Amino acid sequence: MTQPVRVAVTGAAGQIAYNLLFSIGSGEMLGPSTPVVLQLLEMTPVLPSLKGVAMEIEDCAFPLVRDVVCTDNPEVAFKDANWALLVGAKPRGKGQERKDLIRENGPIFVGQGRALAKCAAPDIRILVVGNPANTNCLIARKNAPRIPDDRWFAMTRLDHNRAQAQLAKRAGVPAADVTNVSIWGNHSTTQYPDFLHAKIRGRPAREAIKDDAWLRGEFIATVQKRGAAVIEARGKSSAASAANAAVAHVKSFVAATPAGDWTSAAVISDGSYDVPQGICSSFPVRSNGRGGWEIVKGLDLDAFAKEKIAASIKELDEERAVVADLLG
Ligand code: NAX
Repeated sequence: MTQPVRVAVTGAAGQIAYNLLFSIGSGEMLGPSTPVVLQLLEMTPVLPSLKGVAMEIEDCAFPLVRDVVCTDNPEVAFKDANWALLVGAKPRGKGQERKDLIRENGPIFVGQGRALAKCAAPDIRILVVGNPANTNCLIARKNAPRIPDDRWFAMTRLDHNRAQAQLAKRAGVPAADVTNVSIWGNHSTTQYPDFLHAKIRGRPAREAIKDDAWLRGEFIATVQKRGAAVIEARGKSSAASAANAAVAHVKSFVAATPAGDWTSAAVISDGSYDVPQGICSSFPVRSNGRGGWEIVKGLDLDAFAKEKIAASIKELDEERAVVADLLG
């Protein structure tokens, strides 16, 4: 019988998790023949609410769910975990500076990094969703030296999907007809959504859209500020689309990337494209479907793209300086 995959989810009573856990339980994330054990982490005062979520998972009678563990102890949640989806973090308060949020959430990822190093399965892969995702990922990574660089991801798949959807809408085609989208840099308003290499039905997006002013202006700004626009409209931050992106991220790294295409994820830089080694930055990446992946190499970046990416890397460098004492 297939061994269950152990999936740890933090912030498991939060709004993203409420949309995520049922996709994992149904088999959407890991496939219809992979049993799962859900290992759910929450803060102690939130455990009663998490119990309610666990009851709802039970009430789905998912054939693939072998067990649901609810805990406030990271070492229990990460025990033998094969995937850890680190969603739990405090949202930015009203008027709070990004730098203060980084200082507030950073320590969570020190403890979780250490617990992952101590307890997770040898094949652990980690996706950080909680913001500021890139820097939180870097903190956890630095506190888990035994876990190799290539297991760590911060989520930029939602930004990737947003860019794909905006290009599709502008071109009047279904989203699936848009390929080779990529997000570079930080999961923040400095990110660079790359239209230069994007394709629409196999043709360069610039040729299909024929409006460079829109691509360089409104397109980029819409993707960069989409999170804030959703909060403005909904009164709450993106949840279902974030959960959908987390599922898509995991699927993309479990399966091989379709020939000629790529996806986006923030990974520990190997120095590609002049992004300093060791920084957690988003790149176009390809998975081989056997646990391995690589940053797509050899893409030509024009002066405009280089300038945008450099601005985002500068921000990541500044964030790294703010948490220097937490980096193991
Ligand atoms: P919620 O506030 O609904 O849920 C967060 C949950 O995390 C809460 O239940 C809280 O109790 C729990 N939590 C806090 N500290 C914890 C800890 N140390 N251990 C375990 N659990 C802990 O937020 P939600 O809307 O679910 O968003 C979660 C995070 O995702 C936020 O940081 C948010 O900013 C971030 N996002 C990241 C996105 C991305 O693309 N990377 C997009 C969506 C979202 O904004």
